[in-house]
Amino acid sequence: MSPASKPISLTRYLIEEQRAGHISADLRLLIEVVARACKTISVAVGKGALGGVLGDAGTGNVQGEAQKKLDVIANDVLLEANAWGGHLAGLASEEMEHSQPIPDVYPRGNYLLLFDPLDGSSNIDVNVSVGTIFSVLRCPDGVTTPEDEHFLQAGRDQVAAGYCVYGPSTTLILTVGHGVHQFTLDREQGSFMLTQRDMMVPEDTKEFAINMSNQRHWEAAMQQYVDDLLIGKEGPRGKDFNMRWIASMVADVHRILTRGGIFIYPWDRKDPSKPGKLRLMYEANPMSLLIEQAGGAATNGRMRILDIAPDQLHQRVPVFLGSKNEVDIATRYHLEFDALP
Ligand code: P6P
Repeated sequence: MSPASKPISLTRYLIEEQRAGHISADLRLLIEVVARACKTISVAVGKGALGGVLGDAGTGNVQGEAQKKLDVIANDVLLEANAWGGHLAGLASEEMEHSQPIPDVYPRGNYLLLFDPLDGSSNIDVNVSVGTIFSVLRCPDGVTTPEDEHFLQAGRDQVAAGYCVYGPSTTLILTVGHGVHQFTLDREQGSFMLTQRDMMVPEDTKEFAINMSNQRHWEAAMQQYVDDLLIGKEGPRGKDFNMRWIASMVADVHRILTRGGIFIYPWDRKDPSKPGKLRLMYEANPMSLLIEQAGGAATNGRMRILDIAPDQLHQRVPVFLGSKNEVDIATRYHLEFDALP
């Protein structure tokens, strides 16, 4: 492979982004550290039954969900990797009730890191792709010991976001606000290599991703929207649709980022007190930034997800994201139903 066509490493990409003034040295270090942690998680996930890491940990998280052993392992890997570098002021995780400031024994930086250490972990025991999702915010000026309230920033204020999908290949998807880029792990070298620049989500799609078993619990607008998808070309949409649902957000979003589609986890009346299943701060926000940076759209059915002002660290939100024109149509169904007398 000639030097010109040889893919560059994540390290070189980040150095070039810093040289271009797109990121700071601390943000470069932060992303390198998170990528290194993802490599460690990839090794643990890849061992499967041989690693003695499958199955439940015997504990529960703040979401009331049973933790898998790998949930705990992945969380610990990210906490340890980010503790001593001096680039972070604090961290928040799906697996921890409250955020954690960087320990006093280490220097603190100006960034806040939020993550779902192993999303889709219910799929681990059946060998289906899972992933790590992360979001980076600035620590508010003058805050030296960040608390939960300092993480409550709208998604549009993220300075970086990404995920790592542990699938047939281990692939890191990253944005620092200048497009979305794909890095594939070269296992022989142990390096993430740039394999696609400027990923773009096709504006239209014929593929939707949703858990159809909840259909009877959806609100009327959602019922009508999906009914019209299922009628196909004989109906108001004028075309037939295909459906995919991996039940691992990282894997479903990666497919959509790669070939288009719409991912939906709407509100349902199974538990009316919950606005949705997915969490805003470390699932919906980072995925929405990636999708928007790739020319797609992301709403809660009514408004742009990145404009939502959070009021709780683990708050949930309905999610409609992917091909822009399809997300706009799904959102319009909801707004038109809302406007009915
Ligand atoms: P359901 C995984 O538990 C997750 O948080 C997302 O990764 C995924 O999209 C969703 O939940 C799957 O939910 O209700 O279909 O199991």
